[in-house]
Amino acid sequence: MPQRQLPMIALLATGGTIAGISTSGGGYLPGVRPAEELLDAAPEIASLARLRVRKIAAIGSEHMTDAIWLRLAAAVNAELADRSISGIVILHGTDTMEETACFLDLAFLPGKPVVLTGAMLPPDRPGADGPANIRSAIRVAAGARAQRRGVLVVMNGLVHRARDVIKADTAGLNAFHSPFPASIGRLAGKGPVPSWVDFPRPFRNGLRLAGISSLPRVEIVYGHAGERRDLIDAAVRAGAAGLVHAGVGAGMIHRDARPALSEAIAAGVVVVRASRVWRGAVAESAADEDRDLASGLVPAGGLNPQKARVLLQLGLIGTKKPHRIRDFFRAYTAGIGHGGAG
Ligand code: DAS
Repeated sequence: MPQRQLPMIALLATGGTIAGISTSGGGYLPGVRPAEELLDAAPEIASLARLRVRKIAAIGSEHMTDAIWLRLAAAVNAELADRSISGIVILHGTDTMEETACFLDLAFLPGKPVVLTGAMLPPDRPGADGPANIRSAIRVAAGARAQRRGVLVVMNGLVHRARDVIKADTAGLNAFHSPFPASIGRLAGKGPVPSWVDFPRPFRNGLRLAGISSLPRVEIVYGHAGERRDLIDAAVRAGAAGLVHAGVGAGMIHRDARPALSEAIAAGVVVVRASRVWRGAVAESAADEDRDLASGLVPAGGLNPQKARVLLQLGLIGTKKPHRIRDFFRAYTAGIGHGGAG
């Protein structure tokens, strides 16, 4: 196909190992290579799509901020509105990729593919995975089957939903995992994206983030043996508008921490009850949910704490009513946490 007829993909660079440079002693500096240089390592991309590159940030994604998220959202919004652009690929660090993917998946109802990818090894390391991940991400973003599938993460030959994907390994090239097999597409298969039916969306028409300069502050407090109330109290004192409690088991809360959560709720902080366990829902039934709401808690469904934080942040833009926030969680997590994917 002549180059001029190839789809045009917007490539938005935010940094990460994929754009890293190795340093002496086995370390590396993330986010320092220009995206154009990364494309040189995968020349076959030129036969898949034309690319328009934009630099949004150049950070290790452990340093991700609300301000960069809002800058990235503005860029995604512009590219979605640009009729010359067929799809969007975002180069991102792997450490908070699942959170950024979830943020974009909640904020937009993209009519075009929006695909995040990254790398577990810097480009100058033997076996670097970045070039193959970029190629796979562009192949998915240039394909019609990825349209109206929400935001996707493509890593190591697999296609994941933003809602489900987690970084499940600190170092392996196969670090990204979706707990529910049905929500995974394989690039090697007949089509890079499975024919899943999209799930209900909490914000029916996405969110209008233009003009918003910051997001509501939401903190996560981790449950554990011997948990006390101090960190919950500290988060409230620091001005958190929302709290996510990452409880043990099915989101269970230590009796020494529970009074602090009740006092936070009484003070108007919206508290989401999540679980530190990587798979399963915290409220298995409507009765569980009703019990939570009676005590002012919002059950996170099957969302992990870091994604529950994103949904709570965005929900708090429009409301502080726990039952409205609960409806957002119900809509977004429909079908997960009971062994099947939505
Ligand atoms: N450098 C870390 C990050 O930016 C890890 C990575 O990209 O793989 O998230």
